[in-house]
Amino acid sequence: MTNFTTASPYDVEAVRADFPILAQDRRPGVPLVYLDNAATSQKPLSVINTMDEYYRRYNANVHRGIHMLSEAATAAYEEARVKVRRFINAPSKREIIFTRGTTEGINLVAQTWGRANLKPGDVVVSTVMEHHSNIVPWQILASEKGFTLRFVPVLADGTLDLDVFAKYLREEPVKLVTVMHVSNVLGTINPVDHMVRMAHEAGALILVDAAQSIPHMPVDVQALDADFLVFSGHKMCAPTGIGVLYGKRALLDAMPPWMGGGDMIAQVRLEGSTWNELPYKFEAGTPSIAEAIGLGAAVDYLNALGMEHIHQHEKMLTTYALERLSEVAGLTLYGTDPTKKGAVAAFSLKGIHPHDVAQLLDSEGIAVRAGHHCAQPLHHHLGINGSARASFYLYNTMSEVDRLIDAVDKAKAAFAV
Ligand code: C6P
Repeated sequence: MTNFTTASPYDVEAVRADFPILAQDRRPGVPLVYLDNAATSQKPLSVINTMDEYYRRYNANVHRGIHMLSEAATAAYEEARVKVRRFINAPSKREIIFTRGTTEGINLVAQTWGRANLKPGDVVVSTVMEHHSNIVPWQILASEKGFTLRFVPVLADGTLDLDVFAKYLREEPVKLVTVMHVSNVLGTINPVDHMVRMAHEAGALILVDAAQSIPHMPVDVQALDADFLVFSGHKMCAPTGIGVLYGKRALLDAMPPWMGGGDMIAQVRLEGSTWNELPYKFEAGTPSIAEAIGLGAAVDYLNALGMEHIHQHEKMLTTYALERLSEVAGLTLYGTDPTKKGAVAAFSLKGIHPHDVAQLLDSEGIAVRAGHHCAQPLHHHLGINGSARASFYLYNTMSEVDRLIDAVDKAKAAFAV
């Protein structure tokens, strides 16, 4: 077996102490092991306290009041935007649009850029491995606008068929490529930098769904050169209800607004209205203020640990987990190449329904997700209805991986009887 040691100064026990929720037992004597991080991450005390402080000391609406509390709330809300800008190295804070999450970010691009630019004869290229949130918004719009959707197939090793991708770009009038950075099921880390170059050479724009990459590895939007990039706060130690759409300024400037309401306008007359400048043009209504400030605190937390250290820690855990899982007889792993994988291990156990696997693991204190993980086309391609999925984050340990394997063995034994 590989010797798993790390030279990084990463102190996982100190990290765990920041997450009060982890210090609980599933039942007396059986500590909780949280391995459902691809669904949502836990929140450190610094994020919880930052949001608590907002509600205790300066809760007010933003951009509207000229009283002390409103000014403090506005300053903190806008500071969070600057923190996010720096975190992904966007050129300007005007390119950071706060949304409710990845799903809303993709729908925003579909309903604004897509609605304004896509017509019959155009092609949008996505992939078979996408989350539903990067398929359904395009299907809805395609049925109205009459453009064509193409999906890049997935190869046996869990990677994308880049030959087919190149063929689409060569032979079809592709306007937009919309692709996930890291698969929430296979864990595949797609070569998005390469795909961005290929898309641009063909004259297409590219949207990157970074929901499963931003929480786990350094992402630099200028180096990547993606036109749009979306992610959710809740998978990166921040609360639910907040996410980010990054877009290149010229594109965002040219896009019409999506939702109308307060804050997104410059002037409203009964005859018609004009729009506020970026990013407010796309932030109609009272935003998720505490959540945005919480996202800023999460960014601070991740920066303090270091995204490269987090990535290395997770790589070590995932490699170990895949090695141990691959030794279990009757267990099938999906997307097995550990060198191209994020912190995800989806699997099935022969003769046991994934929901039963998850229930048995839960009784041993191990929280995993089971089902189609909002990726039905991918599961259809794999020839299965669902899978069980363990997903890791910055606070998980090697001994928790061992607990997972012990619980899988128990699940097998329970069904063998
Ligand atoms: N995947 C999972 O268990 P929202 O729900 O908007 O925060 O994120 C949607 C989304 C988009 N893209 C990818 C790659 C995702 O993984 C997700 C969320 C969770 O896999 C919940 S379904």
